[in-house]
Amino acid sequence: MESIKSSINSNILKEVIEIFIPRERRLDIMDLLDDIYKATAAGSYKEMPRLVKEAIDGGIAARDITNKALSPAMIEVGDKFGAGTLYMPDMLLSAKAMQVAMAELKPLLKGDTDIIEKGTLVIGTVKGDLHDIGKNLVITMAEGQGFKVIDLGIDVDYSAFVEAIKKNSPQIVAFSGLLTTTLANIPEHIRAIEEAGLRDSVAIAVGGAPVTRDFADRYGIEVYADDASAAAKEFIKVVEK
Ligand code: B12
Repeated sequence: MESIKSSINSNILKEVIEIFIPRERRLDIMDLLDDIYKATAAGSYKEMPRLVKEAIDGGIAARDITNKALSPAMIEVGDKFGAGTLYMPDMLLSAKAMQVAMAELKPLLKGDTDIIEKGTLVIGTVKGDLHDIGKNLVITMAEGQGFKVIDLGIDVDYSAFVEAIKKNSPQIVAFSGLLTTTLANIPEHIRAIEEAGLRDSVAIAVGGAPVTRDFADRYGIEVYADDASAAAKEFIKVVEK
C-alpha cells in the first residue's frame, strides 16, 4: 500500500506543519494521518474513533483528515476494487471505516465550505428496488469527496425525487438500480423530473450492476459509472464544469 507521506510533501498542510509545529512533533502528525489512511484502506473500522480522536486532539483539522487520509484511502480501495485486486467484503469494511470516521468528523466539518459544499447529490434506489449496498457505497465515496448527500433511501417514488430536487437544488440526482425489471422505471423517473420543469437544473446519474453506458446514453443521462469510486470522480467533473 502506498504511503500518504509522500503525497503530503507538496501541499499546504506541510507548510502549516512546518511553520507551527515543532520539528519533534511533525512526524507524529504525519504518522497519524498515515495510520488513518492505512486503517481505512484495511477496513479496520474499530480503530477509527481512537485514531480520529488522537488526530483531532493533536490539532489536525477535520478537513485534512478527510482530504489527506480518508478520501485518498477510499480512492485507492475503489481503484483496487475496479482492477479486481480487492473484493467486495473488503470494500464494504473500508466503506464502514470511512463512515465511522465521518460520523466523528461531520460535526467539525459543518461550516467548512471547502469540504462540505463541493456540491449536493440527491440519491436513491429506483422505484421498486430494495438493493442499497451499492448506493450506500456511492454515498460514502461522494461524501468522502466533499459532497453533501441527500439519501432518499430505497424504493423511492418519482415524486420524492422531484420534491428533493425542489428542496435541495442539487447539481446531481442519482438513481441506483439492481433489477432489470425496475430499470424500466428510470425513464419514468426522468419524465417526472422533466414534467416538473427541473430537468435542465440537474445532471442525472445512473448506476447499478445491470446498468450500462449504452443504457445511460439511450435516455440522455449525463453520468454513468460502474463502481462507486468512478462515480465520485464523475460527480466531481459535473460540479467542476
Ligand atoms: C444482496 C442482494 C439482495 C438483498 C439486498 C440487500 C440490500 N440491502 O441491498 C435482498 C436479499 C433484499 C435481495 C432481494 C432481491 N433480489 Co437481490 N441480490 C443481492 C446480490 C446478492 C448482491 C447485490 C449487491 O449488493 N451487490 C454489490 C453492490 C456493491 O454492487 P452494485 O449495487 O452493483 O453497486 C456498485 C455499482 O453498480 C455502482 N453503483 C451502484 N449504484 C450506483 C448509482 C450510481 C448513480 C452510480 C454512478 C453507480 C452506482 O457502485 C457500486 C459500488 O461499486 C445480487 C447478486 C449479485 N451478484 O449482484 C442479487 C440480485 C441483484 N438480486 C436479484 C433478485 C432477482 C432479487 C429479488 C427479486 C429476489 C426475490 N425473488 O425476492 C429480490 C428483489 C427485491 C427488490 N424489490 O429489490 C437478482 C437480479 C436479477 C436481475 N438482473 O434483475 C440478482 C442479480 C441475483 C441473481 N443472480 O439472480 N437481493
